Amino acid sequence: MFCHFGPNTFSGAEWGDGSEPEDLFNPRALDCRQWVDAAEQAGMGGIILTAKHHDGFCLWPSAQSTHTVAQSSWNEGNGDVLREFTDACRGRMKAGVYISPWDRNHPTYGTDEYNEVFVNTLREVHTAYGPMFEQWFDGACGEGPNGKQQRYDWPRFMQTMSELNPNAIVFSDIGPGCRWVGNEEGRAGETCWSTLNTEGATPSENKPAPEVLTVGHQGGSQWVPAECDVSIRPGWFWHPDEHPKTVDELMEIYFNSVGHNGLLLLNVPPDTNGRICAEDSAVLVAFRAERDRIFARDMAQGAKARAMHRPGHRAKNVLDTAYHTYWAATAKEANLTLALDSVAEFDIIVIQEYIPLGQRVTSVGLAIDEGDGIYPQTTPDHPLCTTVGYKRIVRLDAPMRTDRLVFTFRALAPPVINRIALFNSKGK
Ligand code: FUL
Repeated sequence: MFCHFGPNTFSGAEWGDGSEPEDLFNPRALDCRQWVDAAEQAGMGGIILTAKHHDGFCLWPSAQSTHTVAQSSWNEGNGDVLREFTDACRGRMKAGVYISPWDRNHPTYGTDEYNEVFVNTLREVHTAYGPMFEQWFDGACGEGPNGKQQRYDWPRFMQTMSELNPNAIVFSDIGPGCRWVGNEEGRAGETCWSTLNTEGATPSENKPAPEVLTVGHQGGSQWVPAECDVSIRPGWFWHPDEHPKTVDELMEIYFNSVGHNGLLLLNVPPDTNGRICAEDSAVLVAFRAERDRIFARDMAQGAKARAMHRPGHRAKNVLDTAYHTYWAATAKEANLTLALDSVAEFDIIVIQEYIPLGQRVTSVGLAIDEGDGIYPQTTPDHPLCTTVGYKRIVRLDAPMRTDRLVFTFRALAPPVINRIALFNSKGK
């Protein structure tokens, strides 16, 4: 879950210009534990808070700035949202942090000194509040032609991160931990590689175009999975006249992100009380219930799986839910047959590769075996899906009824498949 929270929550803006009076930030009933409750109920694994957005306002009393909670009258200048947030997450939920490099308030922005300030800012957050599971570096900079030009010292920022918190996933347009998916609609490509060529690029310069980030590079030199940031509301910040998306819209996002080998980062912005509002909480709970309903019964359970395999990595391993058991094929193109207990009707097929051995699959075909012959359901031009990656969720145009499926995997190296599962979205 992403939480955009700051002066914009109170002003109605999406991009504050940094001149907002500190007193504007005044959550009446801040309750970060309630954010964690909402995230937990929604089945989220972590929360990333905008500790400093483009307006430069710090949600913690930073010594690097005079535009922070300490200068506001909220809690008489003694408040610290980042502290309350990390305390609330401890033991329940991973905590992560967004710190915008673009800063429309800081007097040093546009000079070399700002790089120093920014490094010290990272140092404060990652020493006094850690360990953070993810550091989010936003690529946005809306300075116009007469705006300030800041040359970010990316090598130093990244070096600082590896010194302070080597285990944190570092997000930027190009990683190195995970990459921006290239849009803010929660949509990874139909083809989505976790690999990307980043030679010669920085998070602000010479980077691949957004459409390329959506797809990644087959055979790319770096491992930089796509993260799909999208807001539950029209804006990133909470505004009184806006409303959350519907469960159907969230499900579409889920299939297009998680179902396309992406990570989903769903923004649920706290309101002026400093709480996730009831309307958003209700949608989150319903979104979780819908996923639980659809993925309740895997019809491949109890099936028999057959395929040529490498020693110790039999086809039946695709049917258990243990992550470290997988089927390893013997060739780059390989078939796997699933013989179900009885005829089943399904319209969703979930496939997972065993990612510790890389992302290999380039396409998957499907045929059904009617006993008297094998009937292809797909063609090489129109496969069941192209890439698989950590997880591929394929939605069929129409439900399929059969008890015998033959999958054909084509891959860069003999495929290693962790799981195949079948679901019926209309089922109870
Ligand atoms: C963008 C920002 O400009 C938006 O305000 C928001 O923070 C979004 C997640 O990233 O680049």
